[in-house]
Amino acid sequence: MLESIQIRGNTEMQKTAETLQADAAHYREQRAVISQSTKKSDMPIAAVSNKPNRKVYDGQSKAVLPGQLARQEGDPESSDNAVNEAYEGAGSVFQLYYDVFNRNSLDDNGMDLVATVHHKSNCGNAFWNGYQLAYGDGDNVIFKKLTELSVIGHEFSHGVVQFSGGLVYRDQPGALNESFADVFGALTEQYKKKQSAKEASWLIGEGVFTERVEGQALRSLKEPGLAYDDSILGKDPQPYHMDFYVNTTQDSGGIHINSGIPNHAFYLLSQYLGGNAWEKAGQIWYHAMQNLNNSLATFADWADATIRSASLRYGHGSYEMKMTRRAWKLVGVM
Ligand code: ASN
Ligand code: ZN
Repeated sequence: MLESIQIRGNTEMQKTAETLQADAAHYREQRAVISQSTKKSDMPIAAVSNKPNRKVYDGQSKAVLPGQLARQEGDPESSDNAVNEAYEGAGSVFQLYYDVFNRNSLDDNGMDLVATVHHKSNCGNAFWNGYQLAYGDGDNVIFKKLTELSVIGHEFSHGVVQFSGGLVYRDQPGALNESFADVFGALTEQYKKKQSAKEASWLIGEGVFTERVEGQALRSLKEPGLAYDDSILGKDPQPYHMDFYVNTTQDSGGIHINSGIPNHAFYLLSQYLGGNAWEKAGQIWYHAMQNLNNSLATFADWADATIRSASLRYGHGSYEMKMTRRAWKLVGVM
């Protein structure tokens, strides 16, 4: 995506691309952190309750994290919309994992949900750094502010992967890490809006592009490859099938690209099973991650893990198990 801006963009766009490129180097450093697995015993023991402990900081457009505390648990609304979106969004993520998966925060031990808004200036990204989230305000050329619910769910779900044993943040395990984040980002929004698998948009980051961009969102689980098609950004590069798997050294081996394949498998399964995606498909995916125990898992390993998960939960030879296998066949992984 960054390269196409540099080739096709005007000067203003090129400046944006340079900023993004500098950020990309910074994210590569963070990938080592994001890949890590943190054992529960490494963590301080929190007072366990059934409520989130949210802390939202104002980064004041600087790079230093976390910044200045702007709203913590129980505080009234802030005058700053980004602060409120980050706070409310963190609450929605907590509620999805607590209500549906019986998980108490990212580490299942009630850890604080920490986020910084207004991270750096003109930053068109959001990320999990192993300890907390940071959201940019966007450059207002391509990106608006990043505090959008499916993005919030995506970023915190990187924390869930980390505390579930981790997936190395490159190549296929990296694309699986990305896909888990997209799936649970989509589920965060669906659970909040009480939308069925049929009704849902299955978009990640709807509304984060400015009006200048020809595109509906960052990614689509329903239609990978069709989220945007823009003169500056180029076309959404995501494949939906192994026949179109992208072999690249860009993007840590295409982790935000090839994630389209497992994303689409989840979408297909949720359509086969009907109802709300968090009820059956979400359970199959969540428990597969809890039992994966392989931070170098390939798409094929993950497909096996989800079929095993469906079999354990719904019975060997169950409809759920058969449809899980079918979803993986349709995207060419089996
Ligand atoms: N927004 C990106 C992500 O969460 C940041 C990154 O490349 N780590 O995938
Ligand atoms: Zn991600």
